[in-house]
Amino acid sequence: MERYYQPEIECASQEQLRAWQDERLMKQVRNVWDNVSYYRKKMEEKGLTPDDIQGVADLHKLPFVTKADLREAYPYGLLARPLKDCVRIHSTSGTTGKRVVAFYTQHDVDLWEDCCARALVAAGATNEDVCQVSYGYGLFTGGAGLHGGSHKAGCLTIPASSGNTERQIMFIKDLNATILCCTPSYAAYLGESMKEMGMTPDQIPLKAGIFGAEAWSEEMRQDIQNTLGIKAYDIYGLTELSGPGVAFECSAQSGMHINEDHFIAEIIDPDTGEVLPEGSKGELVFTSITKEAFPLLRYRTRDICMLTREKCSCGRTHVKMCKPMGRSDDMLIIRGVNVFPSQIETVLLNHGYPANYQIIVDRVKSTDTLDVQVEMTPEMFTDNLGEIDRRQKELVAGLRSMLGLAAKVTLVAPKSIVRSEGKAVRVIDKRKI
Ligand code: DLL
Repeated sequence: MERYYQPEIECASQEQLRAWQDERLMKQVRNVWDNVSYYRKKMEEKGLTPDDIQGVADLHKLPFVTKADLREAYPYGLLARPLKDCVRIHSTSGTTGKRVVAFYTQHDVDLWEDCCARALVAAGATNEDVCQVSYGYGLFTGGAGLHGGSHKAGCLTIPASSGNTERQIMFIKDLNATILCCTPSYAAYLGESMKEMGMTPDQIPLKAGIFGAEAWSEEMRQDIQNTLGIKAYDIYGLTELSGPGVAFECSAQSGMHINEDHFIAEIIDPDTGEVLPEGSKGELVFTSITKEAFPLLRYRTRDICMLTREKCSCGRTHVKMCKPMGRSDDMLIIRGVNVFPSQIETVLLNHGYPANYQIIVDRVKSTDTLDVQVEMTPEMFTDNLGEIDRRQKELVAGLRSMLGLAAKVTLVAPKSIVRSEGKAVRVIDKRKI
């Protein structure tokens, strides 16, 4: 039988949902007009006042917010509450190295954890379950979000964080973890490692997994389900809107319900900004209608997606999004970490290298690899291997500090990277997702 964390909300009628959205949107627009001068200015530029927004039907009139706006307003420019009312920040990398910093009041944390609890309960979680949270804890939202959700769902929570695979497997086995939360690629890696250790699916106590933060295919879902002997559910979210739990999969495993009582979703044409009719493929845009500290109106996610209101067998009424089908910018997600090629370029230029480089991303044994090939200048060129090694290590350290990620750096001879006749081919992504 399908279980819900907040059935009266998750299965509310379309009319009820719309009424909540209309009312909350009007309140939110008034809130940002009164408290965030950045928004007031943007609205004034369009000749708008809060009275022009009487509900969801007027949403399209509002200006968009982009990552560039977040960068410009960094760090406090979009804050709608005094700092003394905020209890938490989370953060993710931005386009040119500057981070996106999102703020939360206690109320924001509470609602976010509710969203994650909805996802867990949809995957079958009860107070009989042991939930191992193997997303990273820290500035990344994965660990904290699912951790809070797991508490709310009443699970015994193991805050394992990411890494240390042997210890992960030991906890799963010894503490009988029944639910695993981590990135899909880490789930696949754990599955492979357990197989290598001779464990069969029936010896693994896990029954469900909540996997997200990066793109994964249906084939990957089948693989993970078979090796771990579980049902694997998708979960979507982004730091700017809270973190995981903006949308989650139910027993139907065919798209993710967007928590529409908190987020209004639109699909737009990424080139013109025009709102597209339901069922069209385009860029996903979200408006957070309940956030206190860091509300975003019409935030452009850059994720390409489709929405459907077809009736779902699980009984939930909230609109469903398909798995994101790509991005309308050049952001890569490597081992769950958001990486912009421009960040890599910044590190290279800061170390005196020319902008002749290639970023090669691959997936080896379920783990993403990042290989940066960089041309030396003729002045740097040397056959002294010790010197080349020193330079490579210097760049590895620079990239680690910019991205928080281990990369391999290979210095190559001047003019050895093939020049393109058109746009430079900076990124070769060999992963089959
Ligand atoms: O990845 C939040 C999260 C944590 C989601 C744990 C799910 C589980 P960011 O680091 O800000 O936040 O990255 C957000 O990741 O715009 C998508 O491009 C991508 N993304 C997130 N979930 C999925 C998913 C977290 N299920 C960016 N499938 C988003 C595909 C996803 N891409």
